[in-house]
Amino acid sequence: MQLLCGDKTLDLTRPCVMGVLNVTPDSFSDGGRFFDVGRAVEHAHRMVEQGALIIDVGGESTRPGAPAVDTEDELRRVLPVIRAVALKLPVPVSVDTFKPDVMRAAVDEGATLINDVRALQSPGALAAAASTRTAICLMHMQGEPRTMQIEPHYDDVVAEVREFLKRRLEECVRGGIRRERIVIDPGFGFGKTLQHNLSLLNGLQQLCELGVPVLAGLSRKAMLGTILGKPADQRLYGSLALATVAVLKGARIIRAHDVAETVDVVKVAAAMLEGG
Ligand code: PT1
Repeated sequence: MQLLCGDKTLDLTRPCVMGVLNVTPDSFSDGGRFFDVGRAVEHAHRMVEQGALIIDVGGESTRPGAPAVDTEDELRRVLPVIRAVALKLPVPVSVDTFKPDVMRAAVDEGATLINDVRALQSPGALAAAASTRTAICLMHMQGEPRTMQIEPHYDDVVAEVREFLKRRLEECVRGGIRRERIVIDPGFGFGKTLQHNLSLLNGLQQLCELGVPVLAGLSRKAMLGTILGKPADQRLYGSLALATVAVLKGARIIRAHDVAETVDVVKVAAAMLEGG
């Protein structure tokens, strides 16, 4: 299984790790207004040394309750980092955005994967993505980041997420995006209770049946807070357990903050799959 990312090809015969690079004011800054591009790029460099095969650059947090960011601020944050990382590092750079203007500008600076938590449903997003040769990650979300964790509801979460991703996949192919460029993602924590997230992880194979690579982002999320009763900075071992399960259930890309540790568990889980 391969993913076409611009003129790069990502080999997904074995599962890989996508390293998270947040470029929001609370990361790589002096705690005030100054954002340090150099330190962000250094962190990307370290993640690649640790084995990340994709770097995901995001300038707007989509975690539950996070505030919206306007296009100008998002561009100011992500473009210099994407430019530097794409120039210096050999791996595909992903841009985590749902805004068509940010997609186009990021691709001009060297991004070769568009990671969209709204699955290209924003006005103009599908056309913007289709006008590039980048890979696309289509993610499922119920509701909006600000309010999505207020009583999320599904009759059958796995069937509904699968149906949504299947429809978006078809819509994107009709819009001119080749299947070989598309990745799907159930969107753990995006309008989902602990039970919904666990059902989706258990049923991940049913998403894999859609025939495109599946990405799973579980690192440090609130579901681990609920299971473990621990804050985000104490969820490493829980994150590694979930990454292991995701790979055993067929995920090909694991989005993670703790790259070195995640690369090890992904390798072990992949060996299990091949050895069985
Ligand atoms: C993800 C993802 C993402 N997650 C993709 N992109 C985030 N493709 C950002 C919580 O429950 O899973 N897949 N981009 C981060 N968003 C969240 C959501 C962070 C929920 C934390 C939670 O704590």
